[in-house]
Amino acid sequence: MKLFYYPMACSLADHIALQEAGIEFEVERVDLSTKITATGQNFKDITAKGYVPALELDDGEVLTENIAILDWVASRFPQLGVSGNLGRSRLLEALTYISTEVHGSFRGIFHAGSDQEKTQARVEIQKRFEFMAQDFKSDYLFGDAATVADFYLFVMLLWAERFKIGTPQVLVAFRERVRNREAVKVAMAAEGIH
Ligand SMILES: N[C@@H](CCC(=O)N[C@@H](CS)C(=O)NCC(=O)O)C(=O)O
Repeated sequence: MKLFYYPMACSLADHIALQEAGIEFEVERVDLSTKITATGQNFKDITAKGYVPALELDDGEVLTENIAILDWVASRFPQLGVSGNLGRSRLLEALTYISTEVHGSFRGIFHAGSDQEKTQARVEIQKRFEFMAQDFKSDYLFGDAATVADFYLFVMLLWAERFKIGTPQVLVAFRERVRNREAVKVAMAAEGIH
């Protein structure tokens, strides 16, 4: 299995999830501007979408989209998912919020033209973090154990740190808690992030 990634991109969430699962996998860096991978493949031949993450499974199938890949990991490694009657739905609910509302708002910072659009994106992200902070009752989103949704939220919080976006204290503490997990350190070191 191989994860195509770009350092510090959203694919870091999937990288961490695979590392936390303890599964054997390879990673290959993609140059997002040229769409050429570290071994010289045309990334568009792997996924026509041309963006990371892309997970090439052992049978050759390629899975894309953070929600799908993280859900795939949680389905195979239930310790990284949410148990109970509504468990999977709650996990998808959290992954979707992080993807569409939080990650989506960062596009306004990465790609927006005007300062006004960037300021608006910062305000939106801050509001969404505040919303998530209200629900934080324990060390992780769903309690005492980390799930794949925590790894996605963690990457969003790393971006917030980089862009100096105001972040509620409970999420700052969460970011440091996740950063100190062994698997997270391994994944970040593999991407050359310190
Ligand atoms: N809908 C995709 C979006 C993934 C995405 O935004 N990937 C970014 C990095 S965080 C990327 O590869 N951008 C490069 C590009 O679109 O050319 C998902 O949720 O997985």
